[in-house]
Amino acid sequence: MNKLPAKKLRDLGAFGLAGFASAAVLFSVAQLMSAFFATSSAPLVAMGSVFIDLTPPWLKDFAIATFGTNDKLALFISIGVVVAIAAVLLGILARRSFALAAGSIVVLAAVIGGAVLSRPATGLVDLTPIILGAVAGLATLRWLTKLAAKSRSTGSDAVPASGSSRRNFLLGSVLSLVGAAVATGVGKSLATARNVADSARAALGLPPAKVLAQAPPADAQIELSGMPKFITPNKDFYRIDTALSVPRINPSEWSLRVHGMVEKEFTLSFDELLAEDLVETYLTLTCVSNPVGGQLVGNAKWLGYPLRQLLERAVPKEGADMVLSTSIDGFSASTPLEILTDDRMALLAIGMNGEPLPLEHGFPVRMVVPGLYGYVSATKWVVDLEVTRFEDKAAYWTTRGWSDRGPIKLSSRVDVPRSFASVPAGKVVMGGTAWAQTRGISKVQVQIDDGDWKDTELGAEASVDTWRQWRYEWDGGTSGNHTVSVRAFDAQGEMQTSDKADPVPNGASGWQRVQFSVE
Ligand SMILES: Nc1nc2c(c(=O)[nH]1)N[C@H]1C(S)=C(S)[C@@H](COP(=O)(O)O)O[C@H]1N2
Ligand SMILES: [Mo]
Repeated sequence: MNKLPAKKLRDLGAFGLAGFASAAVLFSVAQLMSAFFATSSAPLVAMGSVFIDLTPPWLKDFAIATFGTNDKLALFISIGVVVAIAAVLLGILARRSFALAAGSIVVLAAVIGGAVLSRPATGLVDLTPIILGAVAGLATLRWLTKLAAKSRSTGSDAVPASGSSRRNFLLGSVLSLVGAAVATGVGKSLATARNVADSARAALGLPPAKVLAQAPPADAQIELSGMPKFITPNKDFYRIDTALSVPRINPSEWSLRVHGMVEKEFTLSFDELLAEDLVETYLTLTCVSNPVGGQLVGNAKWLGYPLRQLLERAVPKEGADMVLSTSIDGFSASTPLEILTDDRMALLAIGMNGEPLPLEHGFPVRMVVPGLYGYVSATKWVVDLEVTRFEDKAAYWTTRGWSDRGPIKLSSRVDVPRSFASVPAGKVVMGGTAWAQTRGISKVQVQIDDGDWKDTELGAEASVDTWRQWRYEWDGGTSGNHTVSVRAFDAQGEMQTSDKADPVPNGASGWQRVQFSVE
């Protein structure tokens, strides 16, 4: 192998560093400026969002399976690594030809600009951050590559560059990086200061419900260490969405447009919504991406206005069979009109467990619909309801390979013991959760190793729309490995299917089997 002379290596390193520092300046300046424009005018947000929208179902599923609800962090880190490598290569390219490197940056900026413009609710002015960022990045590259060239050893190895020119280059690079860090920090605080959604949420007092939900009976909760809380605290509630930066909506600027195949189109403001007769309901939400035994399920008390009443006001026309709900960031869900108008408690919700919706859970207004997976019903940051037909319109995930309808499958889970837990010899208390929203759970059974299926004790039922907990006392077995399997039955006696299915296209199925060992 040919070894690069140390001199050349040093030179490449210097230009690589120049490229890296210039990219840092480009992105941080754009990030800082994005505080004054649409959130998706920030390059990382725009690129990440486009990437998410282009993600095929198998990759989405892989990301959620691998990174869980950290999938967004994983995406940002991946983009960051790719950008950093590209930046170093661009710096090295600039050593050959500054014009070529500059041209590449302009092309990259144009691609990012395209990503910004492709986001919902962005316009030409939202290109300002990337344009200013690109100008700052180019200027930095010009400056640093000049310093790097000056610090380059002239002539033979025996005549090193003067120490001062090398110092100048290093100083320039450090200055650029520190400047980038400062710009990022200032951008962060600016964005926080300009975030009206947080302060509006803090100031919002929820009106009391006209129809109160009956509090769940105390023994809906099975007291056993390791069991989930019957009511999931907001901070622990799973979060799944395509939003790389949480939409920040000022409720006084929020409105919901109801239109399409209706006799009376109208637009609802937040104050009008608050003035309606609101109802409370306990409801367990479930994500279609939840694997067998997974944690993408949560139970909360919701406060909102029945969608049935809202749609009655609009008077849907003959032939309509779907409501396409769209969020401010372009996500959409297709919900059967029939389900939104029957007597289940489908809500346009503003409250979650006694608080205004948390920003990540849809502030100020979202939908929640008993019995349907979130991707076809639970639109957060909802701003538009179009009454239409399945034949005419397709929702966000439908165009990406998922089913256009998503009733929640009858499911059950083992929470205790955890997979691969080791339990002391003697009696073992097991526990878990089962759900069949709108129908209710009538029975849960477990099977230890290859034994007979045994009925478990059920916690009290709070409502057919909420999950139900179970517990089972096992006398214990020989020390070594054991398994416990679980299956549930709905109120009509229908048994959970043992057929294994992946989440794509309409939800996972199969019985969960947990391995554990007795000490
Ligand atoms: N605006 C918007 N709403 C959305 C989504 C989304 O990506 N964007 N995802 C849906 C999905 S797939 C689920 S499972 C639920 C999750 O709601 P949560 O994050 O409050 O638990 O929100 C639904 N609503
Ligand atoms: Mo979901």
